[in-house]
Amino acid sequence: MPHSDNVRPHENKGHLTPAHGGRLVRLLVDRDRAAELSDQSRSFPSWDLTAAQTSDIEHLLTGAYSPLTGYLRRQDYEAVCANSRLTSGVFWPLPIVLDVPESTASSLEVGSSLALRDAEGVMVAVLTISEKWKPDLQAEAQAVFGTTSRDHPGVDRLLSTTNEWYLAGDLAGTTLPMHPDFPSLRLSPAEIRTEFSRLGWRRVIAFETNRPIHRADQVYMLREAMSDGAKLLLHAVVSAAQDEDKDYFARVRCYQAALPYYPHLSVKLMLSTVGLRLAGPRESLLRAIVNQNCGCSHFIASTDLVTASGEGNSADALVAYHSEFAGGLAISVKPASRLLYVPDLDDYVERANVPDGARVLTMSDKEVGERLDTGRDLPSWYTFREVKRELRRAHPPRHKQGFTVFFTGLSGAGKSTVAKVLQVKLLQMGDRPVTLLDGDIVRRNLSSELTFSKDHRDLNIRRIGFVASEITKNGGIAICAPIAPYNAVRKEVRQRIDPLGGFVLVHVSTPLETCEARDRKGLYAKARQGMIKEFTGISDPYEAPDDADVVIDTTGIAAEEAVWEVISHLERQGYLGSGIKEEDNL
Ligand code: PPS
Repeated sequence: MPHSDNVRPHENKGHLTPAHGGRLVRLLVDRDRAAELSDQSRSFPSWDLTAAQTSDIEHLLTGAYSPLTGYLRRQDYEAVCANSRLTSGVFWPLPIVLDVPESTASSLEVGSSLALRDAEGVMVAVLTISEKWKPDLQAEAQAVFGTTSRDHPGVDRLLSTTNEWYLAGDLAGTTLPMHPDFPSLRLSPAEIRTEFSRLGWRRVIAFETNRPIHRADQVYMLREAMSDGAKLLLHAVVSAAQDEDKDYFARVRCYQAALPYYPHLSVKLMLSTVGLRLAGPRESLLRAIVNQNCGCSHFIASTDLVTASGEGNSADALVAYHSEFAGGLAISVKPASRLLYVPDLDDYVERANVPDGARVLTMSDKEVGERLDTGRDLPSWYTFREVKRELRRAHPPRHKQGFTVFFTGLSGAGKSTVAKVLQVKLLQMGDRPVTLLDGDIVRRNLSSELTFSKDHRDLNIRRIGFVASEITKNGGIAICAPIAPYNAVRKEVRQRIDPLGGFVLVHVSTPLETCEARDRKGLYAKARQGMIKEFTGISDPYEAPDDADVVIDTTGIAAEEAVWEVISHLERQGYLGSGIKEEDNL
């Protein structure tokens, strides 16, 4: 469907689409002024921007949020919430505000300057405070999200993480936040406009996505471009806080790998860090404005991206909101569709155009994940060879992923003995580095200052969990063998490690009587005599896990036998060589 069926495209002969509000408003001052502000800022109070605030300020400074000159004044904020307009009458869909806590706001005078600093402490801008006020966040949630229910993740984030005070005022930008990652893909609106002009592009369709590009997406983009006689800007949505976006590097490499499948000089790739708010149509149109400010004439919105699950038809919601509020926007906007692969036609078609009775092939993200985990192939109708290779590098099959085996059990239960034999067996296999984090070793090297209080035991387990998560993330094997008597912190560690590779909880369930009878270190005797306080099982609790993957009672069995139970589990889960050589499938 060409754009003109939805929203009248901007007729724009010979020039790129003008910025929203008429001109690109860049807020970076020149070098001399920046140096002057830097000197003066020694006497200014400072505010350390959060990741989301850093993303907003970057868009303000580069002009991506033109025509804004800073954070919204109260009247503009209220007008935006009520009817998506600034008081000047210009369409604006979402509040762009700076929230600070009471402790900061109380010391700030209207008219004074505030130094805004990024995560590294570098001052990126000076805010001249024109107003400060306490917003009604419930009212903002109702206006922006259409609900105040905390079940909506966007509402929940707004209500739980926003500080009590909003500051308004104009910004003088001194430098942009640093992006050492993929700097060539971090183009400002002015830079991308220059690039479009250099290439002679006039009509440009912007696509946004936060998923890798596969064949159906590429066909869809090219068809849209052809029907509008336009070129393409692929605006990849990435998180401002990279550690929240675990697949970030691999995903960007996937985009780069897909680019050669577009005709020569027909597509530009750029990263967008406009933070996800899940604010539905309002958010899609903020993104449309950013793309218009980049010079694009058309915007195809991934409405699923900005919609909380279960919120109804996001595409219809966008069309309805657009026609009510954003009719005058110069960039034309329409919701994205997905094409389906019809093998009999060997073609990709919209759902509505699938011939009656024709077989359709699709693949859910879950199935893709399962195929990668087990080293199975991804079919060529689904994706490109080079994209597949990048996905494989980022998601090796389980027998090449890192994992953690976490033993828990009473002192003397046999954890260390079994863990040591397991370490040897895994080293013998030789395909991954193995690290043993035994209770005693950790207490000596990482946690020597800790006692056996509940708080300190939990801290000890969190430290072990952190080290194991780093090992797992980097493809190694971590074997942990602390007592870890508390359920909640064990679960916390599982949650941390699970997404990074495997996590296997082994409960060494040898009963207290056996452990006490063994009393290898003489500690039980001392504990009984009260010479050792807070001794697990005697004078301190042990919560048996309800989520153990393997349970081993070492009473009367050799360590070797116990280890085979763990190894069998790892084999069943696919973590120990399956014989499938995924390279064969490339
Ligand atoms: S915890 O609870 O997970 O932090 O404990 P962990 O780091 O594994 O340390 C347990 C080892 O410390 C010795 N020890 C004690 N254990 C339990 N309670 C008390 N009060 C205590 N004091 C010293 C004991 O040798 C444990 O080693 P293992 O290998 O489990 O026998």
